Amino acid sequence: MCDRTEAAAAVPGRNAETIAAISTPFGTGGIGIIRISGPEATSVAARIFRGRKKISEIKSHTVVHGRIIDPADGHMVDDVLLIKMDAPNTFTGEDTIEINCHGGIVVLNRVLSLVLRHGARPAHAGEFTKRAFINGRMDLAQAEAVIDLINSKTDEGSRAAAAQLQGKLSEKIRNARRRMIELIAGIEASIEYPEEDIEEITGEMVHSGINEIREELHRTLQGFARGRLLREGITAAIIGKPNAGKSSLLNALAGSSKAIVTDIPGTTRDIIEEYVNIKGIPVRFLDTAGIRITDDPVETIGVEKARLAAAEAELVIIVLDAQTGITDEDREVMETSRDKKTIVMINKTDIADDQRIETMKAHIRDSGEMPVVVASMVDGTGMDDLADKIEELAAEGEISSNSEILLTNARHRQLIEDAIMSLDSAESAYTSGLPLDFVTIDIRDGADALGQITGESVSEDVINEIFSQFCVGK
Ligand SMILES: Nc1nc2c(ncn2[C@@H]2O[C@H](COP(=O)(O)OP(=O)(O)O)[C@@H](O)[C@H]2O)c(=O)[nH]1
Ligand SMILES: [Mg+2]
Repeated sequence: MCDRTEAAAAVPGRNAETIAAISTPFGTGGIGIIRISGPEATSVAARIFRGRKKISEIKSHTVVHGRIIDPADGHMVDDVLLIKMDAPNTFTGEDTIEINCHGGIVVLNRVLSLVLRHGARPAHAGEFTKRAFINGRMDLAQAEAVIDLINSKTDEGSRAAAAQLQGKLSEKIRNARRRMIELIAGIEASIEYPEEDIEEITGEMVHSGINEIREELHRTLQGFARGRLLREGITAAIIGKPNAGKSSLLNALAGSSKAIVTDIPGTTRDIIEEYVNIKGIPVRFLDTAGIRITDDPVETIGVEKARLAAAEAELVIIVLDAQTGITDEDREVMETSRDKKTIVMINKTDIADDQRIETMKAHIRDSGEMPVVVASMVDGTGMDDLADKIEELAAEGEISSNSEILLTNARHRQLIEDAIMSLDSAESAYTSGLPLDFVTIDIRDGADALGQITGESVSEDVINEIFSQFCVGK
């Protein structure tokens, strides 16, 4: 374990090294940004930048137009806008230069290699954010929110990450940890200076203190399931016999023709996937080959893949064809997804009579209580109903709407659970009449667990592990 200053000291040459990276995605864009951070940021940039003013003369947090020149041959590499930001009011807390280049990958690489040749070294994945953490610009939970924000796939997911980035989770955790430390301090004072005239902490106060903090942590934990759902989403496999309309469903969900639709059974062979936002939940839909017995070796592989996809998905959508009614093939498909969260979609209801649809519904009811959606991919019937049912199933028993903070990170959840366990054991030490210093040991363990969320007490391995999940340039 080490505190933040120790973690900082453990980073080699913390204040000596200036790092640089391309911070925009690889590929062609209108602009691309090279970010430089560290004590030499300004002087590195000054060696390759020619503008109307010298970089050293422009004010902090201003933009200047100029050119990047290769000093070796005097050739211009790009026409750029340069932003100068002096420490400490920068993302990393260090002197920072951002060069806005034209967004071609060749240009960006040339500018970056000039920057590297003139005194910076390549940044590791997440190193800018790691420096922001080490320099006290944000705590660990906030730094982790940066990754979540970048990776978020829906509006709600990004809102949860933004709240965490603002420090809402950190504030709650820090508050609980402070109360635990106050309890420990109170107990220790009453043990060490019993005769002094300090405010006496009673056993009852300790007991109710433990309970209050634990309640609070439980409430925070409740936001986890919903948070994870919004962040990670679910996978839904669309399965069924050939020609039922699986690919048509994927296309309707995607709003474009991702998958080939024909009236030839066995058209889809490979799995086609598409992310769709269903009521804030990112759902990865998999369109699969129709499940049937076939002599075609390629189609057989497709059928195998379909079964596998159904087995691995969190949710299975079985598409039935109302024109044919329920056949043996359908029965086999339904067997495949037993013990799974399943939605049955009766498709092609535009060309089937109501009697047939009712018979199918009754039949499905008999083979298990699966939610049924009556649909047509021709006129769009049933799409809203399908979205409702997906949300219900995805969130089943997991949504707690009264939790104001969405906990999205599995590491944080584990640590909060650890803290709750320590408080449980502090309570049982108290109720079984053990001396109060036994109680403090448990509370201290709990406070340590919470400190690992915000980074107040965390090992360097954990820090490295967290930042290695970032992309280079962030
Ligand atoms: N009338 C009607 N035809 C549909 C409907 N959904 C799909 N089809 C047609 O059924 C055929 C098979 O569709 P497809 O999506 O390729 O089925 P898949 O084999 O399950 O992927 C195509 O000719 C589609 O145009 C529907 O709701 N109503
Ligand atoms: Mg298909």
